[in-house]
Amino acid sequence: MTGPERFQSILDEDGKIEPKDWMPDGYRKTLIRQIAQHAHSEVIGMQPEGNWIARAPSLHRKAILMAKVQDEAGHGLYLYSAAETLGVSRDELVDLLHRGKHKYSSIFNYPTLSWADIGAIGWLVDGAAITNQVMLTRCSYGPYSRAMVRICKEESFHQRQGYEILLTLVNGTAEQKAMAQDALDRWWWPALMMFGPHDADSTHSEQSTAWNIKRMSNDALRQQFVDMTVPQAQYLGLEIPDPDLSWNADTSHWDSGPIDWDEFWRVVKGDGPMNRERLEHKRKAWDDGAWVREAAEAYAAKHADQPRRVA
Ligand code: FAQ
Repeated sequence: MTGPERFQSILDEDGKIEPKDWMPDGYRKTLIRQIAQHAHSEVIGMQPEGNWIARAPSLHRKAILMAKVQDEAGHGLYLYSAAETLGVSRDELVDLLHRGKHKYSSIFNYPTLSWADIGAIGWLVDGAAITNQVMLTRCSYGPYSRAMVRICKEESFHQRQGYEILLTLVNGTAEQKAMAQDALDRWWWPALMMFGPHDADSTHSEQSTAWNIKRMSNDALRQQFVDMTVPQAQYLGLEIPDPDLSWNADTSHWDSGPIDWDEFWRVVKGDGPMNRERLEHKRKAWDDGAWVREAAEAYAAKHADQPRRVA
């Protein structure tokens, strides 16, 4: 069997492509693009929540939030490692992000204005991320699909901790409940945008589906998220900020109003409320950490001839 024949037969049998297998250039390229974008999102995604670590309302909340933000860093590292199996280095990918040549998820370009936003991120942003990533555990590229299994487990915990923050707030004072509603008002539409453009406007969906990278379409995943989240909002006693939201008895789905795609593309192209700050902060953190990388390299060079100590 030739390389291309074997590649196709693995896809036909719903198997996994592994790093040393032959793969089309386009397959490699689209995976590097998507996995890198995903890794960058996890890392940039630490910033909106990191903003509240020092202001968490109790030691208990602070410890949970620190653990969550550290989990996101870990997700970034698994994903950069998965991308490296395709023949790029993490340094190259990070450099492309720092030079504004790589995208990351639009959602992280919105500010976190109140503690309730931490609840909304866990509930809605992690909720949307899981919806998308459970599908990706079935992606045809082995290292990516396996990274997704572990990430999804951690994201489920994140989603629950966010929901629990909001549950506490809605059962608190009228002011706290209003804070929770305000967070939902600001995060609902950006969360729906996380799934990407409508299927008809999606550049990569058709090919990525043929390659078993994407197993469900952007719109199908968005619908799944809406159907899952509406009852959760009802349980919280909060109102989803969509006047067109209505139950469709014919399809057994919730119908939603139109998404503001102008806003989405503005944010994707770098003109969202926090794009500049996010990238600037990321670059500064990288520069500030230069001494750590230099020290690690100097240490490795000095001890290169010594056998590695096994812990
Ligand atoms: N933001 O043709 P499609 C998280 C771009 S992780 C920015 O449909 P595709 C965890 C897209 O790249 C969240 N750009 O693209 C966490 C393409 O542009 P390109 C991240 C977007 O790839 C929680 C163009 O639009 N998750 O939240 C967005 O087939 C809490 C056309 O779009 C992932 O990355 C967007 N929202 O489908 C962390 C999951 N949507 O590249 C901290 C993996 C689309 O041609 C705190 N990625 N674009 O220049 C995916 O599943 C896919 O890449 C999609 C987009 C579904 C995002």
